[in-house]
Amino acid sequence: MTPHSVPAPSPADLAPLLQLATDIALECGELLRTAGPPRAVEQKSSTVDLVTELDRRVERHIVERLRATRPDDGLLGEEGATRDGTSGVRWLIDPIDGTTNFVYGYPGFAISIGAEVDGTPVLGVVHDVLLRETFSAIQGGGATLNAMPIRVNALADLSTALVGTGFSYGAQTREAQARALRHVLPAVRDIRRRGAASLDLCWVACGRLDAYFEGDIGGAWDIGAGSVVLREAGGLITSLDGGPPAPPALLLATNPALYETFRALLERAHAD
Ligand code: LIP
Repeated sequence: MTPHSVPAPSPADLAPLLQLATDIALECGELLRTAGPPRAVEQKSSTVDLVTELDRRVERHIVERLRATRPDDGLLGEEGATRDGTSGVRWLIDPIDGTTNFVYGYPGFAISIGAEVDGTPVLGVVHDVLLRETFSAIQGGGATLNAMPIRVNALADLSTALVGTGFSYGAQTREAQARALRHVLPAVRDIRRRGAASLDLCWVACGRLDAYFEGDIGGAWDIGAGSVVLREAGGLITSLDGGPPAPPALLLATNPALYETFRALLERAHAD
């Protein structure tokens, strides 16, 4: 007996959820722009993996707003919010993606709110707090930057690709990542390391980067929103084996023209 297939939600079904996520992300951006510097900075998995009272305050605000409007949804947040829902919708929350940048006052941190329906990412909002840029997308509805449509670029020559990446909070993993980078750096135009996966994915989506790869990122909350923005902008995001992205496993994101050559380069770079 074939399982009862639930039809994928339409853009019209998802529009109210996207509006809710957008409203909340903008509220949190204003909260961070007016809160001043964090007063309490703590370490998590290592001395360089930071969390502040504002990460926790923003996550609480997001959870409270989502629970008030959609009490039956599930939740997964970087700073501990977790709840099994009954609606089939699960929200993926990174309250401050780029926490190290935030602590230093270094531009490049965002509020990332994504949602999946029955395990499939279907919408995302990534709000860059200092640039006041809001990337958003719903499945089947395209991707936008401040309400203007965006698309990945069409670059096909890997040797002229501007590539984003990032590094682990663990020293031993970073050493392996540096070895892999020795293979990548000479083969591309240049590398950019911005420090927020959600923004890296959105910058590929709008053509500011040609490709992005990273291993050992925290979890689904890092890519829950940005992956939908990227896909709806015409990009591809997969694990190194071509399957669905599965943090902390290495993932790559790029336009379709670069995908195979970029994936082959990363396979060679990580074969050591
Ligand atoms: C960050 C990621 C980024 C990675 C950083 C950090 P966080 O997430 O978005 O891609 O390179 O090391 O993990 O911890 O700021 O939410």
